[in-house]
Amino acid sequence: MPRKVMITCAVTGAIHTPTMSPHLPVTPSEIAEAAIGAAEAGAALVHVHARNPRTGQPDQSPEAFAPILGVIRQGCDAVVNITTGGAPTMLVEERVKPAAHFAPEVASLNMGSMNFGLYPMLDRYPQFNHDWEKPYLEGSKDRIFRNTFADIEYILTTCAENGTRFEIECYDIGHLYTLAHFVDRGLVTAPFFVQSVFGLLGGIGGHPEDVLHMKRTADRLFGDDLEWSVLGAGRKQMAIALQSVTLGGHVRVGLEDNLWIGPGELARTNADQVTKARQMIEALGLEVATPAEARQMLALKGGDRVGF
Ligand code: KMH
Ligand code: ZN
Repeated sequence: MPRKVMITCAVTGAIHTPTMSPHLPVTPSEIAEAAIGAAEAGAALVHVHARNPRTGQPDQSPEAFAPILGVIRQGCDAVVNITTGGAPTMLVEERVKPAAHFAPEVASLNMGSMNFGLYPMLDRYPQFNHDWEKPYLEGSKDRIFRNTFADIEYILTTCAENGTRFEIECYDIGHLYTLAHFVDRGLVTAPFFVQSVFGLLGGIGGHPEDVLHMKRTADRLFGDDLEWSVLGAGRKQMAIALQSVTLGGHVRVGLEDNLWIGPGELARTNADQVTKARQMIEALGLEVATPAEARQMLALKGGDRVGF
């Protein structure tokens, strides 16, 4: 049997702003349609953030998520993964609300406080369509994406009652050790779905040696309990995804972390990136995992046991 590779698609996020691409999903229907399109193209999981439909500003209120989640659930069988990262400008109490309210199968969980530098992108855009965009990017120079041990524990315990499991986002080697700490304390249980993040300013780089070191360390700490996936920010997205697949891992794509489909060419849809990842996986003689297979690999509670 060929190995099954899970594709996650993160359709909008909170890194990019609307001026950067006319294809960035902003309204509830754009976000939901992007998720359904990604699922149809082969994504087993979709990672969801919400935005203010008028301004595109990240919005972590359950009300902003409600119209998105309902449409995705009606439109496809993909596993829905709700962000608890929200945006680095938000406090953890605000960030956890949608996952606590809607009890998804999966929520993201960020494994450490860090710098999260978006400000280099300022140079590429002479002007912005919305007032919030420039200060948001500029502010990242002096902003900490806060994920203390107490914050992580708060998210884990808040979501535990709902049977939600986690996409554990590790932006550096130390974050793997933080995960091991929470495993030792019994707050996170196997299997561990680790999403290693490469190439964000403030986290580990995107060199093949970085990817290899992350994989080796994760293997050493978690062994057979690991389901390892990667997310390469920006133009290295597919190269890092390819390296993961050849090393036995899974992949995450989507406009949240990369707006492009090729050099100088904006991705028109999230599905285009999923298709590209899928073709790469199949060219290696492997198969993409279905949502049912992802549910089995990640020991999820099932799409009929969510609160949306
Ligand atoms: N864009 C990723 C690097 C979250 O939503 O919890 C970070 C992320 C965080 O996806
Ligand atoms: Zn996210």
